[in-house]
Order: sequence, then C-alpha cells, then structure tokens
Amino acid sequence: MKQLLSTALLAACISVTASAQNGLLPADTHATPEMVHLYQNMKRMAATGYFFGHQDALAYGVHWKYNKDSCDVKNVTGDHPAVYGWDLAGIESDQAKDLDGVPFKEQRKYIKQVYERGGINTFSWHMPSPLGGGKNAWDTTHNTVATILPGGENHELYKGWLDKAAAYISTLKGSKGEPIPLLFRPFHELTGNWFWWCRNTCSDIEFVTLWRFTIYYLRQVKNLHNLLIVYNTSGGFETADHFLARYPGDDMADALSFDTYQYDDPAKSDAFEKNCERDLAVIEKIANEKGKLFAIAETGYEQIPYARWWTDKLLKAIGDHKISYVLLWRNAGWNEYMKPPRMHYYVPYVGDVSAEDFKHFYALPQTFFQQEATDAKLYQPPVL
Ligand code: BMA
Repeated sequence: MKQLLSTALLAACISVTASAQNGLLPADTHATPEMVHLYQNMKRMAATGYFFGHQDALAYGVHWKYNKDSCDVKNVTGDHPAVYGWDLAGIESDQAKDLDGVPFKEQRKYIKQVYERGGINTFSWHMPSPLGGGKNAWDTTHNTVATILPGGENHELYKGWLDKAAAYISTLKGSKGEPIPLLFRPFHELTGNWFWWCRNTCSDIEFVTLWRFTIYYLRQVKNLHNLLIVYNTSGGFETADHFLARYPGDDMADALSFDTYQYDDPAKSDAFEKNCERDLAVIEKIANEKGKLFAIAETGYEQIPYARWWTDKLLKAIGDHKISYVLLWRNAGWNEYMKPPRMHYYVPYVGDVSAEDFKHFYALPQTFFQQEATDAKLYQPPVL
C-alpha cells in the first residue's frame, strides 16, 4: 500500500511538473488556485489582446498626489489600467514609504482594491545595495551579488531583507484571506549595466544563483505561493542567446519580458518600433517553446512630445505579437532635472498633447483596460 501510494504521489508530482513545463501551470508547483487561474487566464487572453499597465497608477499623477480615486489613465479614458505596477524598495529597511514616496500602508490598500475589482498587480524592487553606506540600486562599483550569495558576508543581511519583503507580501490578502497573486519582477533589466545586479558587476552564474536562491527562499522557506515570476532584461538583446544568458530555468520563471523606451525623435526615426518588434519576435518564439507568458514590462516616451505616439509608435512596436501586457512607467509630474517643462511622465493627463491619440489606443479591440480585466474574471477558473 505504502509503495502504491508513493508511486501515485510520484506520478502526480511528475504530471504537475510536466504541466508546469508545458506552460499549463505556473512554475511554482504549489501555486495558489487564484494564481493558477490568473496565469491561465492571462494565457487565454493573450490570443486576442494585451493588458495595459501603469506604474503607481493610483498613488499620484502629473498634477495630483494621493487624491482618492484619481488616476491619469482613468481621467483621460474613463477606465483604469488593467495592470498596476508597484515597487518594494524601502520595505527591506523598514521605511514607511517606497523609493518614490508611496506609503506602504497606502500601497497595500491600492493592491487590495485592484485585486478586488479584478485587476493585476506587479512588483519591481529597486533594492538598495546590500553594501550599505547609502548606496542605492544604481551602485555598480562592486561585485555586490557575490557578497549576498550563500556563504557571502552579506548573505544573512540579504535573507533578512527577503524576510521583510515576505512579511509585507503576506499581508496582501483578499477578502477571504487568500493571498493576492502578484507578478514579481525582481532584478529587472538584468542584462543592462546600471544596477548592482547587472551584467557588468557579476557573472552569469552568480546572477543565476542569486535568482534561484531568492525564488527558492520566498517559495520554500517563506511559503509564498502567490508569485508569478517575471524574467526581465533590457531591450536590444537581438538574439535568443543574449536574452537567455542569465535565464534561471523554467522552474523559476513564468513570464519573459524586457524594458524598452523611446529616446530618439519619433518623427525622424522608426528605431523604437523596429527594435521592439525584433526583440518581441525573439522572445515570442522562446515563450511559445517554453509555454511561458511574455510581455513588455516597462516602456514609454518621456513627456510624450509626439501627438500620435500611441497608435503610430507603441501600437506598431507591439505589432501582432501576442504579448500579455505592456506597462508604462510612472507619472511623477514635476521634476527639476527633466527637460522643460520639467516633468517626468509617460501616460497622458487631461489636456496632454497625446491624450486624444491615447483614447484611440484605448478604444482598440486588442487593448485591455480594467473593464476587460474585470469581465475576464482573471482569478476564477478559465472558461474554455
Ligand atoms: C526611474 C525614475 C526615478 C524612479 C525610479 C524607480 O525610471 O522614474 O524617478 O525613482 O525609476 O522607480
């Protein structure tokens, strides 16, 4: 009997693992039901369109901060985004606010609100350098990663940071006490050269070890089974080899993604949409082979000084690729270091030069905002 049972158990484990590898289930074999449903529904929805996301969408906008119910996307289109980006930086050092000033107390409320109305929450983590001394995520002066790996002098400190993040994440629950599923995008832009986890500061194997330890610790030790893991490089990788150089393995990723911004003049250049399309073609192929989701996890054109950017640039950059979501970076508003009008924002506000075009983009059948996400009942079993 004992033998029979364990054979059955083994068979079950193998079939779960095989399903995860086929992409029918998330990589975490103990994923919560809500997370399994989210994952499967996101896959289903990708056939017909993509969710639109915005960083810190409910916390502040170009001309407002912490107004109840305000949101630049909603003020322009009448609907909220479907994906809401948040950051964890600050949680590791017991700060009351994240690195961009959002109180975690408020962030927690927004995340619950979003989940309750059927939207999707995603976390980045601009984690400061564990070397301390006021060094932030952009410190690239040392091989910091080696110091936090098992055996490294800052490993215990790093585990403490993960403990704090896990404690916070554990408070993000729905009305029945169920953990809210989150798209977790750690060590973002990992093929760049500007964060302490980037390519210029640590080897590929160190990076993969860091990733595997981090996800193992959150899943197995902290018992978090509500994280869909997003692997995120910077853009311009061109080839599958380059994209996958630091890939941690199929058991440690659910979505493949990259970040890409428009920096040149869209009136004179088509490089943004051409490069983005080329990169999407590369990751679409890999995602299909692996059975993973894929997405543009950050994008935008600072201040959007091109009236048709949405339908003439972003729409073309995505092309026919079956991405799951595209997330625009934050609408911080006034920032003295930016070019005149000294604003830092990526989504139009009411009266903005690209607002009309954004409404056209919003109205397209393939762009999904909150209404479509709510209708899709993402946290319930998919209706096939
Ligand atoms: C950058 C800018 C910064 C911000 C950082 C982390 O792109 O928006 O102002 O602090 O992201 O969110």
